[in-house]
Amino acid sequence: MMKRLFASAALAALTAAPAFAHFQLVYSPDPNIERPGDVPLKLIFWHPMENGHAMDMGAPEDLFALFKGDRIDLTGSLSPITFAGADNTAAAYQATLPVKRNGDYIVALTPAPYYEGSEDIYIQQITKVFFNKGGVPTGWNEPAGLPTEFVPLNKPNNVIAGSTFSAQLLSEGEPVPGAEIEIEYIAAEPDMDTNAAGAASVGAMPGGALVAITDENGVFTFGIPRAGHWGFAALGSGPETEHQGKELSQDAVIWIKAYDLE
Ligand SMILES: [Cu+2]
Repeated sequence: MMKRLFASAALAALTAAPAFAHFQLVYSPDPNIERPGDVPLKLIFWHPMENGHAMDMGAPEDLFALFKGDRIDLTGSLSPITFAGADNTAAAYQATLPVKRNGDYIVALTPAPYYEGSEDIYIQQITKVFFNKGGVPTGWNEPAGLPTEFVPLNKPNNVIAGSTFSAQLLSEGEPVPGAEIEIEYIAAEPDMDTNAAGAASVGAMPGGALVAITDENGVFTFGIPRAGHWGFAALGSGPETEHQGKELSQDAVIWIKAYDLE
């Protein structure tokens, strides 16, 4: 169970990382779609909980959606944008998800490895986010076949604020026990028209990153305290450990949307 995860990447992150966590976003305001059409996606590498520093993304390696097991290539819709965070601007991307039929659309991004100079490592956050049309569930709990990924155990597009969210962490299809999971909230939601961070709805938490640990089945649970976009990341859970002669942290990221019950 003591994968290299704890041996190197996670320990290094615990000691050297800034108080808050960087998260790859695949952002769109509303995962619940009523009508057919193109859903805009913003791909941003950012510190969204502290509304902090944004990082320059390279051209993504892959971007696709799964619908009822069919793979929809989204790379043709990618175009570069500049994202303006509270502190700085950074290279980011936008894309579109064509939604036609009722059901679940699992979107998966494999970004280019990002070089983090302060740690002399590459970071690649393989990111999943979920859309649904018509309220018809068709496989949100199926793995997407990524090198590392979270498989949700609660429907990810409409979690009730005040309930819990659980997911299983996989690496090459196998559960990852004992993994450190960083938990993040988008405090300032990106504006879809201006590609700028909006006003922050909450301040940064005292005590640094929120963390949970996966159990023997690779499962973690977190109580979702408020509505909005919540992200979960496992650092170094992927099988690739090296890129261009340097350490690679190949991470899994999942985003969910929580709503108030009103
Ligand atoms: Cu960071």
